[in-house]
Amino acid sequence: MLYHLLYPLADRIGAFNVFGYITFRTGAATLTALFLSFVLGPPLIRALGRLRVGQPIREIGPDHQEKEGTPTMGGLLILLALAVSVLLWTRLDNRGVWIVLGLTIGYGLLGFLDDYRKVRSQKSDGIRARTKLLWQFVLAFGVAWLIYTDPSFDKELAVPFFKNFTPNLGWFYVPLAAMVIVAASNAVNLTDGLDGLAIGPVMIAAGTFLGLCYIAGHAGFADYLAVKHVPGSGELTIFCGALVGGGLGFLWFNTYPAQLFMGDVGSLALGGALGAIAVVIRQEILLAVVGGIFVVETLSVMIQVASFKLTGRRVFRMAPIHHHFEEMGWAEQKIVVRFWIISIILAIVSVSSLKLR
Ligand code: 57M
Repeated sequence: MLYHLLYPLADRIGAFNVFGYITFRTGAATLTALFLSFVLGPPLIRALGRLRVGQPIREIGPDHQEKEGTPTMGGLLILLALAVSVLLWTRLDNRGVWIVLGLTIGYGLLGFLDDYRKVRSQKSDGIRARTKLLWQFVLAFGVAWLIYTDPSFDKELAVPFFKNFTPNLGWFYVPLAAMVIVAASNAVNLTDGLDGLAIGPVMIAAGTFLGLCYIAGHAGFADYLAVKHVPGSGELTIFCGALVGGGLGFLWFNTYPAQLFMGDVGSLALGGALGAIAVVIRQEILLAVVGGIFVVETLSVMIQVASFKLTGRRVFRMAPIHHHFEEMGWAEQKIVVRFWIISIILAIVSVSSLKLR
């Protein structure tokens, strides 16, 4: 919004030229979201406490009983900080930003309804898994269709580490893109089981995509690095900055021992946002590398369930895999920080894939 209000005044006040730069607006969006989440965090935690929006804790698995009653739905904080910052600092005539923001808010709403039901019934089951999945697919297909029908859209898939292998997907792109968004959303949700465990890798992935969106939106850089040029996607750099800022502010309260959990309103929305960004800048496969932690968490559940059904035996002491390490006696903070370290390594691998091919 500030771009439209202040950039036109640059003719008269030279300093306002700065509002034209994506780099400046990204920095400002990051700090705005960080500031908002810092300031709004304490009143939100108090309000959620007063409304008794406390997390019910399962009795099976690692002992988390001391976490009983920790306020949940902290994703509201991230989403509010993100949305306000994005609306303030991006160009409001940018299609990609509206698509990603719309999906994020849509998934947030779905997660909110789920959390609300869980808190009301004081049980771990909210909306039925099948209903939730159906709505996730409806929204994701909507996004995939909007991107597919954009006149500037090309149907080639970018494959990390391969420069000239760009398979043309045709209409198959639509279900693939929808799958990426739904999978990313659910994978972040599965990961969100220890203090700081989900938000760390979400921020690391958002930080990596911040750079990728900037490159994809810039014809010169995209050409030099042989990255798909997606006109207008530079504005998503600002979205990623706001995601990092809002996430950092949330981590302040979510770090061990957490004063606030993000809830499904946070995990479904943030995972969906990462998926949608990857789809818009056509780096769907790279998302699986940057977000390798989410992939491993999801695979651990799939392997565990398949093995239990087929052989009656478990591969892990408990899935998702972070519970396996808890059962092995690792401290919660050790698991979380080690998963962050792995995420950073994966981000470095992803960035190097731009040159190593
Ligand atoms: C999300 N939610 C947390 C919090 C958070 C199919 C199966 C693998 C599904 C999986 C599952 O239900 N996953 C969904 C996990 C819950 O956190 C809330 O949920 C929100 C995210 N959706 O924001 O509001 C608990 O996680 C802990 N937590 C923290 N800090 C945080 O910052 O400590 C969360 C955020 C919170 C808190 O204790 O209450 C959850 O785990 O419920 N199911 C599982 O993960 C269960 N695994 C399992 O049953 N494995 C089986 C089979 C089915 C694969 C097996 O291995 O045999 C485990 N869940 C728990 N304990 N809590 C079992 C052990």
